[in-house]
Amino acid sequence: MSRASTAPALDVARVRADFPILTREVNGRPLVYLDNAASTHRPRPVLDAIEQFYTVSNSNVHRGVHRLSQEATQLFEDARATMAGFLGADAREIVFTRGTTESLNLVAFSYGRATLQAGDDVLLTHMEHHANIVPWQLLCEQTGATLKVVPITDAGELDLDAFDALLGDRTRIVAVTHVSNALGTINPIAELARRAHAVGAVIVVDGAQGAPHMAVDVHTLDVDFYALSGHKMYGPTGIGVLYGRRALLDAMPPWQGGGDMIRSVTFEQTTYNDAPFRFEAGTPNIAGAIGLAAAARYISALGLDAIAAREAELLAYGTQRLGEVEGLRMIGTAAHKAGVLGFVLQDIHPHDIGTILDHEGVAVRTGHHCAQPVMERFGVPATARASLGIYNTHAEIDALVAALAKVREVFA
Ligand code: C6P
Repeated sequence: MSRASTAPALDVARVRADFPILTREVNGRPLVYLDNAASTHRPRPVLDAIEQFYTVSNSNVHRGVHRLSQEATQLFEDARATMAGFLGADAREIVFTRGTTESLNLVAFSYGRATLQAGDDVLLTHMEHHANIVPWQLLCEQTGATLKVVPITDAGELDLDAFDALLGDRTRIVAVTHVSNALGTINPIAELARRAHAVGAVIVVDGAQGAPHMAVDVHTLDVDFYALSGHKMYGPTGIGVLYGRRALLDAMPPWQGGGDMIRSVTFEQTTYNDAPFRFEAGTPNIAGAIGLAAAARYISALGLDAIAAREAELLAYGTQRLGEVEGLRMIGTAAHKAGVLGFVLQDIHPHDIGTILDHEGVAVRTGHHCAQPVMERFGVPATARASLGIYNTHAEIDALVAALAKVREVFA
């Protein structure tokens, strides 16, 4: 599977034709779906892969000698290999989880609990999603370690001098988002990894908003853990991946107990399966993994670099068009951004903006985006957020801007 940049520019009309949901209307208008950071839609090949599994090979994995179980196991392990290829990893380094949230909790409660003690530091940034804050808070409460937070600038970029000042020989874990869901900022992960490793810390990357928008190679980035969610990259909900560096996964204890994660069980003693199976207790989301692999193949065939280039162009257009809207303030103006246009408009509550946009068929997310510290940093209770995906068009940005004119009319 090729993740490289040889693919031609994105043919958005053809891409749109692959997404059945995009033909529907909302409030009598064509759907303008600009809520991709919350969840993307699924293309036909993903829907087909799921249907094919349930109609042809449905069974449990790793448990049966019968034909269907063998087929299901093969498809599930093929999906693992596909996700390994997608991230430039080895299949033994791919743990299937419910999504980014569970992936980050796995690192905190397996690696973190086994490693941290009082006096150690966990370094986060001010732009993290709650999924990359709360597990570390829980871990610090349990271990006596200290949480430290790297500040961000008014543009929504990491303050790298502060990062260096907070990083030290007590830092055991650096947890940072690849792309901020509230601001769109792309963080310099390879550079942060280099600095984290220089003090002997591991780096855990929240890739929920990274993997859908750009090629990710865990070895080029030199990260220790990378978490992603299927539903944000055109795959199913309830499935995600944790990449973990093999030596780390091999040394990590289980964090949930149950079937499939064991080698043998007696009441006296249980021994555990190898990684990654040790971290997959119970029947996994088999159809989800198969659907996720189909999504990874789909966006890889389009070309992640072609996707990044197209979305960068659309983001620039959206930034320019929104800049023309009187009274609009962008929240998140980093030099390197991906796919997110967060804003406030005069003193109109973002929920009112979202409701009026919905009347016009335009779907955006409004609220704190599970990133309350970001809202607090920018002095707003909430923002409206248009977030881009592979099927969005310039005409949809125009529709957003036209709908915002309606919002202004209503509140004039
Ligand atoms: N952000 C948004 O609207 P899950 O729910 O586990 O698939 O992903 C959690 C998560 C973690 N990190 C980042 C950067 C995210 O953006 C998200 C999910 C959605 O922004 C829903 S809150």
